[in-house]
Amino acid sequence: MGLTVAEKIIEKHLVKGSLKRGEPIALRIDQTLTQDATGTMAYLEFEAVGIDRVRTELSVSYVDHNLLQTDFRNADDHRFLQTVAARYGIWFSRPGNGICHQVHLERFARPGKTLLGSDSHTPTAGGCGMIAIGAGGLDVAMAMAGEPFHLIMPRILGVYLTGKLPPWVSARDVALWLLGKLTVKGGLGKILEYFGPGVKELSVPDRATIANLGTEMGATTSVFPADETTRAWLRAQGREEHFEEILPDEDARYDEVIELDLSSLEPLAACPSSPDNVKPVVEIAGRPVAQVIIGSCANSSLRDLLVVSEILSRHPVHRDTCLEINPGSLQVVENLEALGAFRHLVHGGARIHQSGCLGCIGMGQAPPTKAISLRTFTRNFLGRSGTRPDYVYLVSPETAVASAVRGVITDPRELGEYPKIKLPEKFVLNDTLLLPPLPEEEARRVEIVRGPNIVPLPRFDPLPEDLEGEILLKVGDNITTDHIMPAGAKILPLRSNLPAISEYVFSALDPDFSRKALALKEKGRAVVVLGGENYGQGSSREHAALAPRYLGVRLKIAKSFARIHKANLINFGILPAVLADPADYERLEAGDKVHIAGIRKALSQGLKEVYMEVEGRGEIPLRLELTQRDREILLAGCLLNLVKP
Ligand code: MIC
Ligand code: SF4
Repeated sequence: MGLTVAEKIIEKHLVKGSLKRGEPIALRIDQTLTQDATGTMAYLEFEAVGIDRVRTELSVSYVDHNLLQTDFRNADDHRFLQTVAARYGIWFSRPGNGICHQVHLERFARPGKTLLGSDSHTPTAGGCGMIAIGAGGLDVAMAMAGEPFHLIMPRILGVYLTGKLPPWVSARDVALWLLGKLTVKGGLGKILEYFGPGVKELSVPDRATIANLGTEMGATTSVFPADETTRAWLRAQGREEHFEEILPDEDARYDEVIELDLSSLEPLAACPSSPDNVKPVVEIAGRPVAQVIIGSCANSSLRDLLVVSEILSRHPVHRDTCLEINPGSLQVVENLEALGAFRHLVHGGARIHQSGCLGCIGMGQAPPTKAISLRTFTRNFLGRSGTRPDYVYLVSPETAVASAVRGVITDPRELGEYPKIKLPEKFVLNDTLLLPPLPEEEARRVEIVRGPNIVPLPRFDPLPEDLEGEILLKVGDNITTDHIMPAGAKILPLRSNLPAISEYVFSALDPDFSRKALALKEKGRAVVVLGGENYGQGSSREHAALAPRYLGVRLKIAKSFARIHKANLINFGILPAVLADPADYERLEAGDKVHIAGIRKALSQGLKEVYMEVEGRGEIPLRLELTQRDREILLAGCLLNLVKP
């Protein structure tokens, strides 16, 4: 039987298991990426493993998130990251060089390879025919140490594309259409693989936009074939030798298929405050817009900004709206300049920022009170923008710029002729801000510089025989890691300081959570959190597991868990237990005292279900959806305890 693109790449990298869906597998990882917000912790963990040099084909450390230097902390972390990279044979992308996923796509993505990144949007590189997966920092640290990546073999959802995008409709609208259909949890346990005649109509940056946003559907990753369009992209990036054709076999079988005729699409928007709250732009048109931002790893490529510059050459920004542009990379900026497009952005009234994540993670660019902000970002979770409440809509660059010039939400098709965009056959290339690894001898002599904000990781104790504790918080469905461990300009600089960042766990839902949790911990009782469906969706930040663990959380109970968060919980010794009967969610409340007798024994014996005794309410069955390896990590209390006993 024929294979799909995903199956071909996975099969070549299997260290354990087979292509059988739902079974545990382990994959050899060729490349890794980290960014600064997750990277400081990931490299502290890598150091704890004690390897002299990375064992991947290529590892890159990017600085793109914590760019505001309002005190010493981010600046110190950047220097730590730069010296760690030099010490261990890692590429270093300096601050201002661009967003990790955009730069990786330009300079390193390679068809047929595997990439593991400590950022949930790592699948962006799937636009270039590779299997690129987001994971917690510790999993990436292990991959840098040469260990395989463990996961459950996903099902493959084929997205069969036909037709061609109409004018003013772009890759973002493809992803929004899918988000509307699949919702933020429709991709759980799946790889989205795009195939069919419509694929050739999409450029590599278009494909990257679509692959990027598969993350918002909960997908393990997304992948496109590597075809002649991919070859042209690599040639334009001066690295055609990295091309390898990877197409699905004629008789490849997908576990399920969604069909999409690209020509049937219209401009869409994700309305506040979830990426899957999708409506046609025509339905929301006319609402006044205060802020428009074009940027993020989803939509800030040269293609996107060329469209924006063309529109701004025809119409200036409306006086009541602020248009901000965060170019995806310095390469994008240089090429805009070389093509004469940059001046249209400036002349048309755009406010130009440096290349990086910026407002996408609340590092500046907060919108004004009670005002609509239109963004080409990835997520519009409530409050992520830094303003609360906020009214953030996620749209294509076309819809964003049309609205910026009109001052109200505008269907871009009203703007007349659609600009014809052609990507250069050869990009202007400049890797000045991309520092290559040092040779081994020189690397050994590098001294790693640590600022006072870098606090080493504590050791975590093993799982006790019985779990005895209290439900401290009950939350609903689709709780994001932004709820659990918020980001933003104030909290992000604490990513390398666990005791300090822990004070903010669940702060938006219960400002007293960390104090109450520590009090329970001091009494020797386990802190328990109860969630609904898709608990922990969103980012890969392991701090959403690490910081609660520091506060004494040992058990999380939910109707279902998001993939990366579940893996992070396990890595740091928090038991993710699934309600065997979802109706029991209603029976449990914050304040309930709970007890699981013999939890260690249950895990070591491979039991799939345990009973939790709830004071005054009887027993509730919990499912343990865990592999043998997960159980070993949980028993040890932390993956690092297993690696370095
Ligand atoms: C995000 O978009 O939420 C982030 C910030 O990039 C996170 C990583 C982090 O929290 O550092 C992600 O998507 O994984
Ligand atoms: Fe950065 Fe936003 Fe992309 Fe996360 S989603 S990597 S914050 S641009």
